Amino acid sequence: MDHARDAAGAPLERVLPPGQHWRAEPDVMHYGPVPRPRPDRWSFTVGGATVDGVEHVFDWETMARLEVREVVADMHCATRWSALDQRWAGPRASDVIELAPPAPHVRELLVFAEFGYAANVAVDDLLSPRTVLATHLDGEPLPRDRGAPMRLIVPHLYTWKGPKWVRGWNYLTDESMHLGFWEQRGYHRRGDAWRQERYAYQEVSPRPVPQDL
Ligand SMILES: Nc1nc2c(c(=O)[nH]1)N[C@H]1C(S)=C(S)[C@@H](COP(=O)(O)O)O[C@H]1N2
Ligand SMILES: [Mo]
Repeated sequence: MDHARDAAGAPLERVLPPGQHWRAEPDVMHYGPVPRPRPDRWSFTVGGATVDGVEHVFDWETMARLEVREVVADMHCATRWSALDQRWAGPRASDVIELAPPAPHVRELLVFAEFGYAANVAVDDLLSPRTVLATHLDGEPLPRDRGAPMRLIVPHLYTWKGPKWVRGWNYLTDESMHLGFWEQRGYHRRGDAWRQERYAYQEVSPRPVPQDL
């Protein structure tokens, strides 16, 4: 897509979340190696506090039968760069929530990926109609280093909340102490880029204190 740009190359008509700057292309960024694709052993697991108390495991065929949505979204990395107009496509996360809903009191989940990467995401953020489990970028299957075969895209959150090589999520209860990769390292549980929720010290409600058993 074409944009009118200022002298520094920033698109004029687009609003940037606070504290971010534009970059022409996203950096390929991740912790650890790129996993080797193993389609025969791939599954998507929704567990934790599900409404029926059962862990749901979906195979690729089941996920591929869900309606595909296209979402054009900017990326906002917490290291302060943003990249314009990434054209993602895949099933809506809300369609998977419908297949395996959370128990009524659940407000947060831990999305997990290959090699133990994980991120805390609020159920409300996953329910956004713009939140997709992307299998395609710019009309092509996701490149391996961009998260093939599937990654989570939550456009209004910082991009660390969108695990590449995503394999499922666990619904968390309020007492739960499960934190994702960056959340364990002092980053924000919610991570809304438009509210500049970068760091844990900005969190309004205190993190739960572990109880002695
Ligand atoms: N599995 C996994 N997903 C991840 C990460 C990671 O380290 N591991 N890093 C996140 C961060 S911090 C960013 S900015 C984006 C980068 O996405 P890109 O490589 O497609 O630009 O991936 C996110 N998803
Ligand atoms: Mo990032």
